[in-house]
Amino acid sequence: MTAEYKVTGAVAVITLNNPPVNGLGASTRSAIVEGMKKALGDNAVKAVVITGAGKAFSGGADIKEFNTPKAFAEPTLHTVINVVENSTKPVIAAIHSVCMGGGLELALGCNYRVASPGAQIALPEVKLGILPGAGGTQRLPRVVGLEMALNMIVSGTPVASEKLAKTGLFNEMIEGDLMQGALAFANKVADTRPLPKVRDIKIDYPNYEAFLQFSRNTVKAMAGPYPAPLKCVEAVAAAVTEKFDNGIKIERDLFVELVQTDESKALRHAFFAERAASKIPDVPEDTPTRAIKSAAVIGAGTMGGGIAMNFANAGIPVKILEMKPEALEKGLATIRKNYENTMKKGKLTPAKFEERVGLITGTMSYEEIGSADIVVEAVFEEMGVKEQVFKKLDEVMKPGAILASNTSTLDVDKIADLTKRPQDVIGLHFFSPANVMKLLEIVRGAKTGKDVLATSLGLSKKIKKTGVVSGVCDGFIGNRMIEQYSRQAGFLLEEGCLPEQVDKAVEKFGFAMGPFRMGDLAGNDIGWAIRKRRYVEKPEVTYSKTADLLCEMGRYGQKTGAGWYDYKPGDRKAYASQAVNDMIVKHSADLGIERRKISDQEIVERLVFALVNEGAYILEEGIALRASDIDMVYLTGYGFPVFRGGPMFYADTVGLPNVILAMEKFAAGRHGEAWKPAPLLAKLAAEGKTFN
Ligand code: T1G
Repeated sequence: MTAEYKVTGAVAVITLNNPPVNGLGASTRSAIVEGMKKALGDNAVKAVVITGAGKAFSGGADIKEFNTPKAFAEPTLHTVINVVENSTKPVIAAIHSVCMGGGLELALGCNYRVASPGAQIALPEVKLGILPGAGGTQRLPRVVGLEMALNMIVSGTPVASEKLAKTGLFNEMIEGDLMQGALAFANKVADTRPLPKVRDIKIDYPNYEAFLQFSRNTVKAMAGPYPAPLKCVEAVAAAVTEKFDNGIKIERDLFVELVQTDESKALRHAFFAERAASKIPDVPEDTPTRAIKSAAVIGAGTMGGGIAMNFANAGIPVKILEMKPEALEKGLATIRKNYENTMKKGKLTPAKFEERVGLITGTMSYEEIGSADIVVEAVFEEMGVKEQVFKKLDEVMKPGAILASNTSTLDVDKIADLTKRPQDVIGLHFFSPANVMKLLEIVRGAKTGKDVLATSLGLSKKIKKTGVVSGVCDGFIGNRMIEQYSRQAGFLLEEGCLPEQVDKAVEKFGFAMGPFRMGDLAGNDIGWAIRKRRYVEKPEVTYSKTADLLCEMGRYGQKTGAGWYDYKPGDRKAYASQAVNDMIVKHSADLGIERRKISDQEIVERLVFALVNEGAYILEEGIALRASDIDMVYLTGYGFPVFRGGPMFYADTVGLPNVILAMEKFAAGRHGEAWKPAPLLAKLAAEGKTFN
């Protein structure tokens, strides 16, 4: 059973034991009810303590059970809480570490709650696109007050238990041994009657209508495409306006409605996808790792500086190497400026500012970085330059140092073979701005050591990145897919679209930024350099020439004050450019293309399904380990809308046969060769299966 029962003196102790977080799955729920029956049937037992073994009181309902029959199998969480709440003997929740979601709801059904300081208390359901569905919206306001409860439920943000010590949520804070404190408390209240119940507490909030209306307006403005936040307000409102049992019913109906939404399924997919990404089938969790106590970065440019900040933010001293003094000075000054800006926004204390700046030093001598545990090269994206750097690193770095390249497309195996220690070489592809973007593509070379891979995965967690492992190919996962997305964007311009229409269509779909605004931000010359290489290496792959014509006009984007769009000094807003639009229309004429009206749906399908099809190739080639890894790349590195779950999850939602149908339509048009379905996609569609 996933809960143990033991009697200590006159107190029965039910200990949840369902690693890793005591999720309240069906077996755990049954075990609690079993324990309660035993306690109530044993005359020697005067009180009951419920607690959790391991690293949590309880992390809540078992999310894996949602949308399966198990989620509603009796005893449901409601039933369990009712059994506890209707107990004829006092029930005390002894809370530590993590008490979230259904775990907190279970505790709220108890007569009393005692807690250790430092426990994370939360109702985070809204982050999964749902809301507390086992009484949390009705009971929490009764013990912490309407405002605190609403904030906690709408944000899902954990609050440290000691911050709630003075509310009605906790009857006592236990500084020492929690179990001892809980047993002492249980013996103290064993004979206290009547048994206090949270449901009996009246919420006293004069003029609550105005507060609730204000909350509705505020939440509506911030909820975006997510239905859950506003329904959280409605559920909490019922705690004030309705009798308890009515409020519970309203909450239940809202929960059932939300748990079936695509948004919630997408958010739950993202939750598990993030955790799955760190699981590498042939690299067990207990693979030995190398200690990373110091780091070095080669190159003090935008990427090098951002990468160095990641190490400093994690408390790891880092040396930046540059060959030119002015470049080194500029790089260090930029880093300082970045931290100063963060401090000005109040997101960094002066002490933390000094600490982080102090952890980053500069040097122009390779000899000074030799003792670092890891070095990340972030120099110009050209193999010749990388060759020089890695040969030098091979000479100077201590044995066992990890040699990482931040290359965004080059062959990591070739780079590894430039050294005598290919097993120590790996790709760590950061995304600009490197100190902000969560995604880290960890590129595993053919000879990369398993301990180097395991160390890199651990490092990604330490620097608060989402590490996704990629095999070696041109562009790895993200950039290889974005290449097809960009090709379609260019073709759409030739066939009838203008940049603004394409960007608006994908931004309406939910992308943070459309392809042309993104190009102007990142620099159109970067894609230009890659295409020039492609024209030589893969002449059979066609591209629209519009992007080249744009660069030939010197319009590299915001950095040159003009790109696909016009920009005004000091204003980052993108203004439609007549010159560019004229160039596009003229180019269509030069190609003899009769421009046509193209729907937003076609724009979105051609860009998103281009990602999906390339993702399917990447999957079947084993470059990505699983479809959800591809989703994580796009959710954390390319601004794909989280409420759609990522390109592969979105394709599953649309239905793979429908994706194939759309692709067949595009294959009949210009550049139809780009729409050859990946065999895996065609197979899954034919079999009625999904990627995830
Ligand atoms: N259900 C199922 N699995 C869970 C889980 C959960 N609630 N929480 C964590 N896991 C798994 C996770 O997938 C990972 O699995 C492992 O546990 C460790 O997680 C009715 C309906 C609790 C703060 O939203 O926030 O209650 O990768 O790496 O960093 O109203 O997990 O090892 O196979 O995150 O120590 C509400 C979600 C549910 C909490 C621990 N509860 N979890 O963090 O470990 S809905 C939540 C977390 C609900 C009721 C409603 C965190 C954590 P694997 P981890 P961690």
